[in-house]
Amino acid sequence: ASTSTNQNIDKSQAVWKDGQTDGEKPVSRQEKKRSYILSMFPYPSGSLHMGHVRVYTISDVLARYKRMKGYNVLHPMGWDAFGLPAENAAIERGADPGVWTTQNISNMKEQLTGMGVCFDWRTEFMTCSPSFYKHTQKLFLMLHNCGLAYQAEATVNWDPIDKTVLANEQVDSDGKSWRSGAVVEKIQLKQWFFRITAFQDSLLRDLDALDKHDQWPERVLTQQRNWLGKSSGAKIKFGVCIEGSPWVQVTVFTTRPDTLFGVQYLALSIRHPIVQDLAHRLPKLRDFLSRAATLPPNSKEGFLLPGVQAINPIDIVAPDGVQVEKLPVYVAPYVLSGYGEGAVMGVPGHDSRDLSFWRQQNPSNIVYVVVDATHDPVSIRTVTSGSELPEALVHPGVLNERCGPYAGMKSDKGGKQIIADLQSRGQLASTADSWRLRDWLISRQRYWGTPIPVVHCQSCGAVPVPEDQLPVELPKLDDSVKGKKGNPLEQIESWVNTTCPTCRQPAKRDTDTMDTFVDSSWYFMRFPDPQNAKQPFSKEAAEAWLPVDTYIGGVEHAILHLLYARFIYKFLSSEGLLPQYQKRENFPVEPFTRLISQGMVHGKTFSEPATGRFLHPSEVDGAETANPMIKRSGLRPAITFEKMSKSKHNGVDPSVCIAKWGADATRAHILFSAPVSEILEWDEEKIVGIQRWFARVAKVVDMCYKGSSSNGCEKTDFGDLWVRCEKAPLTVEILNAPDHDLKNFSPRDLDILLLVASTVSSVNHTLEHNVYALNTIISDLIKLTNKLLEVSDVVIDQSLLLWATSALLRMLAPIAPTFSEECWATLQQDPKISVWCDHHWPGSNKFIFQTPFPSSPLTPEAQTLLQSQWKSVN
Ligand code: ANZ
Ligand code: ZN
Repeated sequence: ASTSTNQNIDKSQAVWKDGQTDGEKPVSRQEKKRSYILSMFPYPSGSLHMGHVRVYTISDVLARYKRMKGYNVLHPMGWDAFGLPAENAAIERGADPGVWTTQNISNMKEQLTGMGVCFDWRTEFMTCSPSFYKHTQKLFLMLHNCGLAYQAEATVNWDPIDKTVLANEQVDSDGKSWRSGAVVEKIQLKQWFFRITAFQDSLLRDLDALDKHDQWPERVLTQQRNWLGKSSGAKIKFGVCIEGSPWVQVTVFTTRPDTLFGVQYLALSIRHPIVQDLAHRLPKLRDFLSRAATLPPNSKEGFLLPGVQAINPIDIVAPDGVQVEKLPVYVAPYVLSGYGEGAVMGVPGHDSRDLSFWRQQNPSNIVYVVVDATHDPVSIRTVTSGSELPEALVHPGVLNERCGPYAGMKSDKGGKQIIADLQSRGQLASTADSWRLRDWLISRQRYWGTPIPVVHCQSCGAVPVPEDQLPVELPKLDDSVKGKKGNPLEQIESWVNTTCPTCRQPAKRDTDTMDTFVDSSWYFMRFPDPQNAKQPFSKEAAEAWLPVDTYIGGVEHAILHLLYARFIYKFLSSEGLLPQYQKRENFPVEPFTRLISQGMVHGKTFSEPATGRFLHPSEVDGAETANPMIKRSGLRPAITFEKMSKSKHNGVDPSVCIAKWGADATRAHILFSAPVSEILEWDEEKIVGIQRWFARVAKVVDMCYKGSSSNGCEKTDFGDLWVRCEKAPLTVEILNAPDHDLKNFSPRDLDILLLVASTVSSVNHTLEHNVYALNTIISDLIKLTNKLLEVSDVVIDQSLLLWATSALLRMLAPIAPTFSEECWATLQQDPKISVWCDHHWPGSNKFIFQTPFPSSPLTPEAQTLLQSQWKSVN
């Protein structure tokens, strides 16, 4: 049999295209089981890297598997095509970013095809084409309509030499511009935000459902939760006495009401109303305030307000005999005016910011009220300033005896109790949560992005562009802007100047474009309906395909992309554009039912043992063998696996690898080398192992072929096997075999039968429930191959061998599509027959062993297996 691994790609893909296995349009209302398998779409940087090869191999295996099971599969591909690299290439080389992007896309598309990945190219789009970003702008308008897109001032990085705004990635670690080298300034600019905080509750709550169904990796769930960062807190009222004035109340926001007994002062922000009031009377305070405005927020300076004292509200509920202490009140720039209540209860013992402030203001005692429950019971630590540096004990624990009636309670319980008691005495303003999540700043002062569809008019303000005037198209760049600094959009006057949609007076377009994360926040909803000119997608298409069943991508997108996509999905669902039901009962509105995050690919790295200098592979003899040697010294190089980078000379070009080893071997090797979520150490030295395995598969196929022709065995319908075992002598009936004959199977035959059964059930289990262990499929199939090779030259039932081999090839097909296709043609003795045309993915539950199972002479393993199979049917 001819079994080269790389020449038949076109055939297996042609079958796909002809629609023999997937003849339906992406939008289909046909009652067929559907599966939407999506891998994160790439940025068209120019060429694929090994990380791409890994992720698309995984998604291709899952998609092909589902297709073979008879599902109608959506496995789409598109391009995340806006962004800085294209813009920079444009400015530097005078190339049009659109042209640069499309060139890259055609190159990468060719590479993907060479990998043997079967995407449905009918769905292809790029986010930079007007027919796509028209709908991104529509999304903006919808959010704007709902009050979820708004403008506010925000701080940006400003390059004073290039006079341009910089993305964070363009600012070096020493705070200088990557291009001009100028020290980057922070300036305030009016920018657009999406109000993601309006959805924070469901964004947090629904993570629990994903967790419960075990569909998302724990690591990602934790990162999402931390990013949302909900902390439950309370607003507590403190009585404040200002000499010569009536009592007033100051409310503070705290997340640690359990530390109330440890309060040693109050601190107010410089904009607090009381402070502003007092400033009229106190010239020294005025001086301080004007100086404080220029201090950094981490400054520990403060101003003690004379004649002002506060009373801890807990003293009102404290037992008799506790002395009511008067607390000093400070003005301090470290208290932010825009957060909480602009006032803080200072707890130096348990908050590090409070501690460093307190140590600067007042060298007196530090009060500790919460002790670490796991430590020894030295409960009160009152540290005076001295040789030993005090530290804040920031973790929750157990309340100590300073806390009166609450002593001995755990932090959370004590905190709740304190709040309840304050409430009953009217000292509680409210309970309140605080979130780490901030609204999403989407404005970019850049050219190569989706224009924000807004016109600024002197009399009407910011006016959204009416929907029927979308898309607001990016103007072409002409030579006048090439090589210029700043945002080219601002310089194209013919584009900037327009008329106000409301009053028809002259007005100016918004020159900001949207963060590219906006494009990727909804692209997956477009794939089911990529040609729709009127809407982002039709409701029917959404109902047919959403949510995505399996989403595969790198862990670097664990936070922002997924959070934004979840937000926009929830928003569109709340607008009635998405199905309200989910495929799974009691499942919340979430865009990605199952998430698979794959690990990085690290490259084999050589270095000089003595100096640690990284070696170029050309400095090493036998770099791909087990015994590399440094050419110059004859010594063995140190070998490590590290993130691929130019400086380490450890990058691997997928095209070179595929040209050398074939797409199928590359795919199998990448799957076999590591479990999906773990770092993959790319070591080409081991790919020969895969090649040898393929050679063994080919040999099995050859033997089958010879065997079957010499026996005059008819072509078998390789459907699932229904088996009945009779009492000794062992007979097994293949119930759906063409002849329905009772066959006398030897114990050896039965061994094979059982090994196939257990392999099928293990492979199925992995593909359905344990995708992270895809590597085990390869070892399962290797084991089966070895067994078949071992028995194929001794006498076993030929139709059984044929059937076993057919199962092997069918399970191999999603992994090594081209190779298995060729083997299949050999086995079938007919090159026109495709492994893909056959919807018979071997199904484990169809091995029905009917009673009674035999007691001997099977091997013990075979007996156990047979028994368990038998039980599962009964
Ligand atoms: C007392 C306390 C004791 C606090 C303790 C913390 C630990 P997050 O979690 O980030 O929301 N805080 C409140 N308002 C503030 C403001 N305007 N400027 C600066 N800090 C402010 O932080 C909430 C905590 O930040 C609050 O809880 C408060 O300090 C402080 F052992 O209250 B805490
Ligand atoms: Zn107007």
